[in-house]
Amino acid sequence: MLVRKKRLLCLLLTVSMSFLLFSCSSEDGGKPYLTTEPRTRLVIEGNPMAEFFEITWLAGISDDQYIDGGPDELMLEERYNVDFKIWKISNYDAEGLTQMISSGDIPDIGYIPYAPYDAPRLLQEGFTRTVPLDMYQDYFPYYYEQMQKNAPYSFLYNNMPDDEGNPTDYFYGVSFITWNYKWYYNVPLMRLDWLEKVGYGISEDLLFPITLTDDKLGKFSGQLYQTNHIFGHEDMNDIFRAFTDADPDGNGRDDTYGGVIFHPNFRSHWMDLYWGQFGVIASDENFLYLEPSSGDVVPYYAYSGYRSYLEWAVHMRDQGYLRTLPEGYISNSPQGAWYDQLLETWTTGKVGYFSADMQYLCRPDFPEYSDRQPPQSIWLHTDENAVFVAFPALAGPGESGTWGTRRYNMDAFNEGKFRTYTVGATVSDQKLARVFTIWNDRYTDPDSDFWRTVLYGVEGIHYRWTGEPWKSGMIRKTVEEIPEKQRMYGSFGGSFSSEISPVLNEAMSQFYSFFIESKWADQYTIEPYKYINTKTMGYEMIEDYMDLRSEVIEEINILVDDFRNRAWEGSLGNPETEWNQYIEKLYDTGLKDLVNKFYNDSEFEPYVRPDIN
Ligand SMILES: [Ca+2]
Ligand SMILES: [Ca+2]
Repeated sequence: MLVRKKRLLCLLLTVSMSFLLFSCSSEDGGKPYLTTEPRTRLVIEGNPMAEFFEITWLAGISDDQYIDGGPDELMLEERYNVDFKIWKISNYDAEGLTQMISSGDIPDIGYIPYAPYDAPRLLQEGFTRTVPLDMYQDYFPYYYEQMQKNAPYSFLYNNMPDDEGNPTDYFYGVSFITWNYKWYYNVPLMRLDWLEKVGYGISEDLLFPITLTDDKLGKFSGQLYQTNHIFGHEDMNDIFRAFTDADPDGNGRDDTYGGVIFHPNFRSHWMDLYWGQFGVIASDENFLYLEPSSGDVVPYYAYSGYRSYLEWAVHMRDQGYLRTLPEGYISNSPQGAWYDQLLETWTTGKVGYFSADMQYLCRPDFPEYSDRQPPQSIWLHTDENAVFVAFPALAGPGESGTWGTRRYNMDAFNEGKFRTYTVGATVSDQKLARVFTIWNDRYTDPDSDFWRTVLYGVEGIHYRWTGEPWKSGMIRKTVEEIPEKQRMYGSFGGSFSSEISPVLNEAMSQFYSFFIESKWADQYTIEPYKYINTKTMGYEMIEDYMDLRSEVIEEINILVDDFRNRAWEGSLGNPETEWNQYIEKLYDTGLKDLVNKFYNDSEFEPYVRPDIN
């Protein structure tokens, strides 16, 4: 039943009807590359389901518990003339997967993130075959369409280069498509009751309530609103002031403030909304910006938006409107230190603004995370009458205004062990075509009864709705609550959806549909002018770049740290003069070469945002 591994180091593979030659880049034992073609494109005559296939499959999360012949397995087997043989190894089981690989075995279709080898290495070692572009075009047109929509970078994920490093029409495996390139993580959340108290109420026709019906949070239904309203930058600064000075909680004590801020050496998603007011992203060093004063393409630390952010942050901190956490942030401390402190500080109910984690808004399950997040952390622990509003972004200064945050993923396509399906070496084009047909149907017809049943099961047995079917939250039963014979495998569908799952918790299904309809990701995210990575620069350029960067970055970082720390401590003299001197020193210390040889180079093309609408 199990496939024998062919122990070949540098191999010559004959894949079904095609004649491909692969070679290893032998010096560094690196990725295999393609040396020659051609390939004969698969044509299936007559009934496409005529031939029967047995397909070995390992894609589930905890398949070791799965009992063969679940309802989803049987439905697919009948419709697609196949017999799935599920391998009972959890894809979190590093030991089991390592044992599988060392015995020379691999399933026909695998999602094996904890296996010892990644997709290029599996190919090189003879475990897997490549996926030709024409197979996507002919048998998985949904996927090919997503590739086109997300060009040019989509074609480079898991792409097998030729011996000159140029992309080819072959892939090491099937790259995941994930939807969160059109989503962002933290959302501005504020106390609406406080806003009203200090004279910044929002007109009712701009407020859309989130309704909740579950046992735990149902009593707070209507106490979180969503709005497209955005306060101007000056108004927002005044709101932070009023939250601090104007007793917004009305208890007669000077015990509240606007929000939490961190030392600027803390460059995290959680800070992107603050930095985004000035058009700069804190969390991603690979963003490059077009600096208007010089016309140069520069990293954040040489971009004037960064200087404006520092000035604003220091001012707000000096006024006490925004405050650091008691223990601040130490760059080498584990995440838990700041994360726990931040959530605890917010839970006191004495803070008016939150960069809330969108996925936990009003979420009743996952209490160990959800109960610590606003707004429910405050409802559950401090003030059950608190009312909140979430809005798209914080506005920057000036008429034209800048605002925004980082899209969670830059691209729809992914690669690496955790984001790739592997295809076993003995899988024929015909068998792969059958798998692609199944996947293609799943993504082109997801709302049919057949696919809804395969993917989610049957209402009453596998899940229940919090409201109207397919338009409200779905509450799924745990494995133990489902009779043994009805338990589903649940991992036949692949991970190729560019849309968020229709199966969300109650609050998120409302929140996210408003987010999509109002095009928050399109309007309120900041894109890099250029973006540093292999896909935008190409292998050769990035290698040269990394070489030069490693020569100069240490000296550059000393200057960056010094300027940032002096700014934060308030010990800069004339800000204009100091900034100009700082930039001059950066250029002299090696930034000039990085800018002229790479960042400004026309071969390094501006970043292209994927189609997110
Ligand atoms: Ca079966
Ligand atoms: Ca007070």
